[in-house]
Amino acid sequence: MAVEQIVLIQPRHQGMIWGKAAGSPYTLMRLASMVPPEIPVEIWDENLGPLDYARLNSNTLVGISSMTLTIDAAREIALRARARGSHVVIGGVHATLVPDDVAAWSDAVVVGEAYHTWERIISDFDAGWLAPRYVDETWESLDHLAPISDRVIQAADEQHHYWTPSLEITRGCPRNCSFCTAVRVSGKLMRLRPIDQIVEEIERRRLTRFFLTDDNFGLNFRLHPDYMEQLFRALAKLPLDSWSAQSEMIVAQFPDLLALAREAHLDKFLIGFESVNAGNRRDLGGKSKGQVEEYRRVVKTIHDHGIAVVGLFVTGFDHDTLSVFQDTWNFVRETEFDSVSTTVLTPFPETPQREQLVQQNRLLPNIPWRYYDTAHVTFEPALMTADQLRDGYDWLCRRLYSTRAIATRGVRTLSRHPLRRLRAKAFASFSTDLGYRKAYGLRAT
Ligand code: B12
Ligand code: SF4
Repeated sequence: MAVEQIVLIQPRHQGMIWGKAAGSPYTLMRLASMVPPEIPVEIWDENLGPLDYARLNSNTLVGISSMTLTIDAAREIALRARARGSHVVIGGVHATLVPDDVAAWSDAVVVGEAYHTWERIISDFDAGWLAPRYVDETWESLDHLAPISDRVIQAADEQHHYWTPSLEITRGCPRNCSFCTAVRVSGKLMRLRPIDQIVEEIERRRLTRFFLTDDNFGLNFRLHPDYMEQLFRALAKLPLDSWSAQSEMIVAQFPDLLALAREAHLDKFLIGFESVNAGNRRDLGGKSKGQVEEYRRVVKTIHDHGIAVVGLFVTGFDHDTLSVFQDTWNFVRETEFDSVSTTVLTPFPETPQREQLVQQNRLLPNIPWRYYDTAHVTFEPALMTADQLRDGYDWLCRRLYSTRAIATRGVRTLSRHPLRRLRAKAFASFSTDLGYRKAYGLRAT
């Protein structure tokens, strides 16, 4: 079966929001850029609309990328593609964490990052066979990533189809928070992309705004301050409008770097405060202690540098009682967050959290993977019932994402910008919260 075309597919999760999908299919853009130029390659994003299965045949190699939440949708896609005679390779977070879960309905499973395996998979398929499993967990240096190719940039047409393009600058996280998959999916070692390659990618993709895929970009303020300084100085020279990054609170300890980050057009940190309950500190990997006074100082310091703060909170930890919902709401009301995300603790496969719940027989029975969206309750909490966690979470979401609460936070954010920037900043001041409200609405159904 000589390879005639490669089709890379992202299963549907949120669909479109006001005419565009949320984030660009960055994973697939990277993989498509590694395909030899003589082989036609397409990216099919099910969030943009139904897939055209009639265009698949036995000489098509189909690659699907999926997180846990979308794995049932990925299975449907794989079965339909295989019914057309295509061969299906499945990779991404879920395949990496639980390869046996997807082996039965795919031709090959890709575990890990695929920097070494993807080109081999293509040549194996071209030669007429596929191994059942390809593993790359070497946590390879990011120095030699294939640049995103011009044909992929043109085909993805990010500005037209997506609200926020994604970009990777660093990868990995040495923390090991009990509920997080980052260590197992991106590795424990923090790896850094060469700065000249980042600048080149931004310029060629003509990005003016982006969201960093890095799980904990901010930790590099401590781990790699020289790299961060050089990065910020390089990005400051680009005609960027704004960009946002995930972080822990540690960034507030580095005012000089915060100032450089702002000059580099970084205008929003999404910070995992995780819990307002100090009893949960053991689950938080040492990055957060559940101490609200410290949180307030952090938010103020970051604001003082002109950078917005999105507060990320999780409910359902073992020390959470019924008061956690009211406590979180009170804290958010009294703290000047620009946007807020709250989620239900979710025991993703291969996390210490899940192991503990399995041992204690606390996973709820028959919960499909599509409910692993961090808004459904999938386990028996320790100090309340599953129903109480569900009701408390809904109560909190209704308050956090009420029109009034979103308007209050958005107007406050907007008021921190100079008058001449108000028009440009109007959308960004409300969009994060509105996106979370939409996601919560989808999940609540
Ligand atoms: C961007 C992002 C999003 C975007 C869009 C994702 C998308 N695909 O469209 C948005 C913001 C919408 C999003 C939402 C969510 N996300 Co998200 N997201 C990410 C993030 C930060 C980056 C993904 C990325 O582009 N990485 C960069 C690329 C280059 O790396 P990669 O995806 O790992 O791909 C490499 C390998 O895995 C492999 N590979 C992957 N797929 C395939 C396929 C084939 C065929 C092959 C050969 C190889 C291969 O090769 C690639 C190159 O090395 C990841 C964390 C991370 N750092 O990866 C979380 C992550 C995927 N998200 C996660 C979660 C939990 C969510 C949410 C469910 C919850 C939440 N509260 O955020 C929501 C879903 C909401 C909903 N209802 O839809 C978890 C998934 C955990 C799991 N077990 O499923 C992750 C891993 C974060 C984490 N550390 O826990 N997310
Ligand atoms: S600090 Fe963030 S990215 Fe790192 S393990 Fe904890 S939750 Fe995951």
